[in-house]
Order: sequence, then C-alpha cells, then structure tokens
Amino acid sequence: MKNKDESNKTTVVKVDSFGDKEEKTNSTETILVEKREKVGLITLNRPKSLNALNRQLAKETLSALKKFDSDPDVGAVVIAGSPRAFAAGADIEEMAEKTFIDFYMDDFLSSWDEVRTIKIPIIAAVSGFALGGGCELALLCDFIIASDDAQFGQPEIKLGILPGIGGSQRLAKSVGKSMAMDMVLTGRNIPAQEAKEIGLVARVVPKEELLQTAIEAAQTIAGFNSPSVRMAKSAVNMAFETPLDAGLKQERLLFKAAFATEGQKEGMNAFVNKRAPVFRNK
Ligand code: DAK
Repeated sequence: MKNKDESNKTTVVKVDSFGDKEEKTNSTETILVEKREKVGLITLNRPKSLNALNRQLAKETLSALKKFDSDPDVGAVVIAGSPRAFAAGADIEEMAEKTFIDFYMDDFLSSWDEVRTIKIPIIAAVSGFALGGGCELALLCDFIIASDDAQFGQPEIKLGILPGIGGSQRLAKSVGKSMAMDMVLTGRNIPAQEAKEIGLVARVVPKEELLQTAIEAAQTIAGFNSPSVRMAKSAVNMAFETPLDAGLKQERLLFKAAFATEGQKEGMNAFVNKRAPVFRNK
C-alpha cells in the first residue's frame, strides 16, 4: 500500500492548515499536536487521503487525547482537519481486503469508542468533508463547529457497508430518526447550513474563522473550573445514555457535588462581590 503520510516527528514551526503560524509542540506521522494556552489542538494530518482514518491515525489521536485529558494545564481539546477535509472516512484502502474474521480478531476501528472516556470537552472544528468515519468522529466530539463549506454524510451504503463507529446510533440521537435514515440510507451529503438546521452542528462560521472560533470556544471552557466542566459534560452525556429518570438523578447528584468544589465558592463569591472569578480547578 502506498504511504500517503508525511512524517513530522520533530518540533517544527509550520504554517498550519488554516494559515496561522504556530509552534508545533509535538507531531507524529498522522496528526499534529500542540497546546494553545489551556487548549489542546489535534490536527488530523493525512491531507493526501483527505485525512482518511487509518489504524495509525486512530492510535495517535487517542494517545494525544489521553495525554491532554491527564494534563492539568489543559481544559479542552479541539480536533481539526485540513481546509479540504476534516476526514473523508475510514481508510478504504486499508479496509478493502479485510474479512469478517480480520475485524473480529482485531477490530482496530472500535478503538475510536475510547474517545467516550475522555473527561475534558472536545470540540470538532469541521471544514470540508466529514464523511463516514469522519462524520462519526465529529459526532464523538462534544460539539461541532463547522465552516460554511463543510459537508456531512454517511456514504457507507455506497460501498456496500453501513456506519460502524456509532454513526447509526449517535446520528439518530443527534438529528432524529427520519434525518438519520435519510443520510444513512441514501448516503447523501448535507451542507453545513442544513447540518446546523437539524442540530448536528452547533455553529457555522466563515471558513477563515473556523479554527479561531473553535479555539476561542475551547479557551472559554478551559477558563472555567475544570471539575465543574467535567461534571457538566458528564451530565449532558447522561441524556444520551440513560432513561430520563436516571439522567435527572445523576444531574442532581452532580449538581450537589459541584458544591464540594472550590470553584463553586469562588464563582459565587466573585459574582456577589462583583469581581471576576479566579478558578483553580479544585
Ligand atoms: N479512504 C482512503 N482514501 C481516500 C478516502 C478514504 N475514505 N477518501 C478519499 N481518499 C483519497 C482518494 O482516493 C484520493 O487519493 P489519490 O487518488 O489522490 O491517491 C484522495 O483522497 C483525494 O480524493 P478524490 O480524488 O476522490 O477527491 P474528490 O474531491 O474528487 O472527492 C470525496 C472527495 C470525499 C467526495 C471522495 O474522495 C470520496 O467519496 N471519498 C470516500 C468517502 C467515503 O466513502 N467515506 C466513507 C468511508 S467508509 C468499522 C468502523 C467504521 C468504518 C468501518 C468499519 N468497524 C468498527 C469495523 C467506517 C467506514 C467508513 O468510513
């Protein structure tokens, strides 16, 4: 199989995919990893295959996410692609000759499920194509900010398969049965504005503002008290994972738990005294 990846194993100063000049703190074969103040930025970096999600990219992305999640200086993560593609799906070349037994014995694509274990918020900054596994990766993130040229789709049916990284489930929960069926069964792409209208995407911004908008949203989140942010993320996720009654109970428990944080005392004290809060992530 031809190698479409450029290797970037050293610390380098590069012009990133959205035109900003930044210091790359750590780069691997398939992703670029950097910190911007309290935000971790992972840029998928297989531009020649439109960021097709191969085994190595999955491994490196999960590893970077776990490192950010355990870094006390990082409060949120942005996952971005290139201007042309967030990701055009799982790597078809890598998958083409696989058999049932291959996947059964080594279901490497299921490692994406581990994104669910990340406690800090993850924002997908989607430009261009987010198809198949790419759309599913965006759905695995906590919310999606899209550029005005983004396209979302689950075109697996055209390849004789179906979504396999949770697309049929998360898409249906996100946009409802009818729209999920439309996308999964016809394989059609939907443009950013339509994705916003159906609730798949939180915000649509001009392409040149995408990365900055996503980073700013992540900085805002990272500026709040980290334990409370993690509790809030966990509470919202309960809505998708449990019946309403269990979700409400968990929310109430987490709400009370927030009063055990220093951040709650600081946030409310700051409000009462008309000053800006200083959160210490405790
Ligand atoms: N995989 C590998 N290479 C890809 C790719 C992909 N998904 N998508 C694009 N590329 C490559 C193209 O082959 C081409 O390579 P070269 O010919 O230059 O070497 C290069 O990227 C540029 O693509 P195009 O020349 O096609 O560019 P266009 O602008 O004309 O078209 C496109 C862009 C995005 C409409 C088109 O590339 C396209 O339709 N791509 C495929 C989209 C797709 O079908 N995505 C779904 C893949 S299936 C599982 C879990 C999950 C999955 C499977 C199993 N388990 C847990 C078991 C997930 C499956 C999928 O995602």
